Amino acid sequence: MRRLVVSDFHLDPSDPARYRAAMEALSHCVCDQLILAGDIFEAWIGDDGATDVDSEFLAFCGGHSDDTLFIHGNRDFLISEQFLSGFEIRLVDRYAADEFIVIHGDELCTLDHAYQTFKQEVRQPTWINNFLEKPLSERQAIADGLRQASRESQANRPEAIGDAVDSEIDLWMKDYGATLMVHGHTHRPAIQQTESGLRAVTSDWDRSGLGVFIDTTDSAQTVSLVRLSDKGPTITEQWSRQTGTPEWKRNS
Ligand SMILES: [Mn+2]
Repeated sequence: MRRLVVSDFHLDPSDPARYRAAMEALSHCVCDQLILAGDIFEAWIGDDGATDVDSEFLAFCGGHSDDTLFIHGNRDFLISEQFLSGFEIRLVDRYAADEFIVIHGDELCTLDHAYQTFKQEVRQPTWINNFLEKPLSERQAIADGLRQASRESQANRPEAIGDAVDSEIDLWMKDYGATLMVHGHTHRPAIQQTESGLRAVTSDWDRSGLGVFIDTTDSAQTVSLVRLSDKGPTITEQWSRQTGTPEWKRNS
């Protein structure tokens, strides 16, 4: 089973070239399962605000693997299950299989109290319903304001506050019996050893980006941090373990 996890494309209709670059890069990477791990879109103000390039991208992703999954990010959490199913994409909160777990990653940034408070508020059904009832232009203005505020607060925030908290990673991994945690959100691509195994972080994107490729066979599991671009995939780092054992070894 070959699985590819990508996230944080931050696609915005004002930059259609980014959509084309993402599809081109993904087209070179064959996988059985494609996991879109959030912040695929820079903003999502409701399914009725989707543009043709958004739909084209989702149709591509739905057709690219036998099972394409979408995990909400903090920017595109308003994309609906029903809308995604029209592109043969399944919406999931998180994905766990074969002793690994994939989440967007904002859940791990528990030192960012302002963000976690904001998240709690905007994920309430009443907030969502109120927002979606507003005219599209008003929703766009609110989203623009939120993005501006987010840029300002990030600029004034110490580095560590925006990163994942190690003890949270460990809690998630233990909860799911995982030896591998894969996430995005932080835009700090890496593979690192943790208390419970390995943590692999995807990158954000410009014309290329870094995804996490997980290949699982009966005997072994391999995880690679892969540069995806129009030139095809390039492995930047790779680790593997024997099935049934938690010890990861670095191959390259
Ligand atoms: Mn994010």
